[in-house]
Amino acid sequence: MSKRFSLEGKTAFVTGASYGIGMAIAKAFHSEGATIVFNDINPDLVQKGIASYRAAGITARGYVCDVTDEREVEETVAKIAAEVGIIDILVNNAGIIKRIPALDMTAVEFRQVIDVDLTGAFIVSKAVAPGMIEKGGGKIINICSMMSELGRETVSAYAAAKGGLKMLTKNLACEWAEHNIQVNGIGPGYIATPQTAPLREAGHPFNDFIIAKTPAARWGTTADLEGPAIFLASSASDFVNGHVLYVDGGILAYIGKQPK
Ligand code: NAP
Ligand code: GCO
Repeated sequence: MSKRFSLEGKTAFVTGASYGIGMAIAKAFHSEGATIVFNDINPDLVQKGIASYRAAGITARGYVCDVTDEREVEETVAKIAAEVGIIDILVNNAGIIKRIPALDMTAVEFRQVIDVDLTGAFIVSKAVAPGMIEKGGGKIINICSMMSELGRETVSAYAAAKGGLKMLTKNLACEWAEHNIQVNGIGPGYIATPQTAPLREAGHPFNDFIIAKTPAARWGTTADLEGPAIFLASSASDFVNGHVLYVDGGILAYIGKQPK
């Protein structure tokens, strides 16, 4: 087995990883030897997440923590350092979406999405970076989106947040490279998770639309993200910095299928 993708001896903190993309990435990291830590805003989901990891043979530590609360995040990162170890790998996965037409969206709703999807990533990265600097380096992976590059109706706040997250990724990469911290992004295409379940309901026009817009002609699965995440978390990507790796089945390369 090549060592270049090994995560042996690394502590990985994946935010919002009680299910979905975050859990898939955390499980993939464990398969390469990492120790898994995660958080969720919902205590019940933290417990359910711990049980899910245990059922997969993984002893994961779960913490109740709201990524938008700077004090809570700092306390959680300190607890992780004391109870598990200094974080080597951070995945800013926690996120929300509100599908509301811009004319109907309140500023409060807009700010809520920005606060979790963009400011939350800043808060957690800022809390984790000092430990990485002390250890001589680390890896930060921000979960971006097709909406880091493209717009569509009803997701203005989410697109603004994920577009900002792309630029936060590039900026922190520049600022922390001297400390051997690589900061990159993963931009999933349309992935079958609870977040996109409303778009995949039987007969929903969006389901066929996405398949037509995806050269691979299918929705992505969380498993599609595991290899790219391991790459960006491992020493194989030590000279990759400020990059967003799109895992989208070709969506961003495609003008779209000609109507029959
Ligand atoms: P999801 O429902 O978006 O999962 C988000 C996770 O973040 C949940 O565990 C959620 O916990 C948690 N979370 C939300 N707000 C939080 C907060 N303030 N503090 C801490 N945790 C919080 O499902 P997903 O599809 O797996 O998405 C994961 C990430 O991938 C998100 O950033 C999403 O934007 C991104 N993404 C998804 C797709 C896709 O097609 N699914 C594509 C591109 C990017 P609760 O359940 O308790 O709210
Ligand atoms: C939407 C979807 C997308 C996906 C993902 C695509 O409503 O358009 O939720 O935004 O979640 O971000 O990369």
